[in-house]
Amino acid sequence: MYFGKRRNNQQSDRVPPNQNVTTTFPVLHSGTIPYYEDISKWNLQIYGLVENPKLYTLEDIKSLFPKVELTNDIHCVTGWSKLDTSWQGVRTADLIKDVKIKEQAKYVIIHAEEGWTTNVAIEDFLKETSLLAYAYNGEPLTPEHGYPLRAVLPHLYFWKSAKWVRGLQFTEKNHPGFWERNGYHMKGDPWLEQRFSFD
Ligand SMILES: Nc1nc2c(c(=O)[nH]1)N[C@H]1C(S)=C(S)[C@@H](COP(=O)(O)O)O[C@H]1N2
Ligand SMILES: [Mo]
Repeated sequence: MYFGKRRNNQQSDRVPPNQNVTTTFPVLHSGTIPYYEDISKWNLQIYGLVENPKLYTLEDIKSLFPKVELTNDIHCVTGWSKLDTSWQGVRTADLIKDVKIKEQAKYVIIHAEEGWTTNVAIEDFLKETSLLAYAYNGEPLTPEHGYPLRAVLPHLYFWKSAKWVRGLQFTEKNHPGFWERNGYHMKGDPWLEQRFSFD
């Protein structure tokens, strides 16, 4: 047997290489946590290469689309993984069902507050485990974890799971987001350890 490549003792079919399981819930982001005085003024914009651009309020998102609960494992590129995190929200595939994505579109740029973005391929955005969450463990998201709405794309490193989402822009070209411009990977598959763009 060969153990030489094993750098931690928590490797398993649940934990990607060189990740360690935590039971805490670390808070990680750049910039400041937004607070909303009047959440009825908040909206989510879906635009770019779509036939029917949309603008939704939080109430729209909660009432127009089926509420799902998805439990999944999340993996931050800094090395922590958290197992069995339980999110409530809407499936990305349900949310964009009526926008009619144009054929040229290949990527989704997820826009958050303060101009923060991250980029994913449409098939990653629409994966069956992907959602836009408004609650965690049955409670509304806390401000530091992304209230009122965040992406949860658990099959990619967690930096792709934008907090404080305000826009979904469909594009033909891939536009590197905040961490991607700083050297992080355009796709970010934790099982392939796609941490940096030169990997
Ligand atoms: N808007 C925004 N979303 C973000 C980030 C950020 O800097 N800004 N950081 C990402 C990173 S690196 C991680 S690991 C997760 C952390 O989510 P958490 O604070 O809920 O654990 O948020 C991601 N989403
Ligand atoms: Mo992260």
